[in-house]
Amino acid sequence: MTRLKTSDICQIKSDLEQYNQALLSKTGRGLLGIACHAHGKDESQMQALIADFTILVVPVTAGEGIISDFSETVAAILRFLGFNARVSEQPDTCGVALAFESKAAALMMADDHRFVGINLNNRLVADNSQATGRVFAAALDLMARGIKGKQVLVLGCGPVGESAAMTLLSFGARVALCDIDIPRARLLKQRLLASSQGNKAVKEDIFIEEGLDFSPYSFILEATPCAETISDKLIGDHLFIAAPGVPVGVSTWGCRRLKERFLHDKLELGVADMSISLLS
Ligand code: PYL
Repeated sequence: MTRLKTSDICQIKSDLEQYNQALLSKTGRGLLGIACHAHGKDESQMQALIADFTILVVPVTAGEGIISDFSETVAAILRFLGFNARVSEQPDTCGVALAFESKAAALMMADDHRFVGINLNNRLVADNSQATGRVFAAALDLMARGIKGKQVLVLGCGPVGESAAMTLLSFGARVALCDIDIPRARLLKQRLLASSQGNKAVKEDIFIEEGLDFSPYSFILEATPCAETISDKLIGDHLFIAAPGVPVGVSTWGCRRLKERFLHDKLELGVADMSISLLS
């Protein structure tokens, strides 16, 4: 997992309204709407639950330590969605204890290995990697005006790619799994088949893409920790890309050329999906 830098996230708080408008334009739904779509939840029902749901964001000093703006940005995204969210004054153990003592409904915290939300009443754990793959797949379904029956190339078979592939299959897409480590792609196919309980349709909907010619694909979900995995020569009017990978797998020119058919962010959609998981 790529560790974010303050420079990656310092603009998010001030750009939330503008980003929400961009999501509406690209997918027909805003940040909350896309997260609800990922969970098959009704947006107005979720809004009714959100206002009374308090979330404490706890900075974590372990490992490489605190990323300036990280906790504040997470809390700002949650407040934008309507949650009663704030950052605890103290990190680590003190912050976790405060979450329970102040009767928060949930906490969110991240070390160098995992970023999680924890519902303090029902013990549910929302994992950022799983959330990010799920919500970007849901956003691609909306951007494509329905991904059912279409083939999607999933680049990167790590936790984000796995969650995205599972979600795409649940939306009726056919997925081509691609990873620089081909055995990793094969293992993911086996896990997806096992989790589908041998559903025959699913077996025919999962492929391994071993080549590097991505030109036949019109829908790509880029979930690698590498920059510019998708070359500019592939970018055309036919292509839709949802890119949760950090750093982004498309060049600056490619992002501009794709315009309404390109989605990437570093925290917003993943945090929104996590928050809906915690409400459920
Ligand atoms: C959650 C992000 C998404 C991509 N990479 C992940 C990352 O940067 N993880 C490290 C987060 C460290 C946060 C630090 C703090 O400020 O509390 N412990």
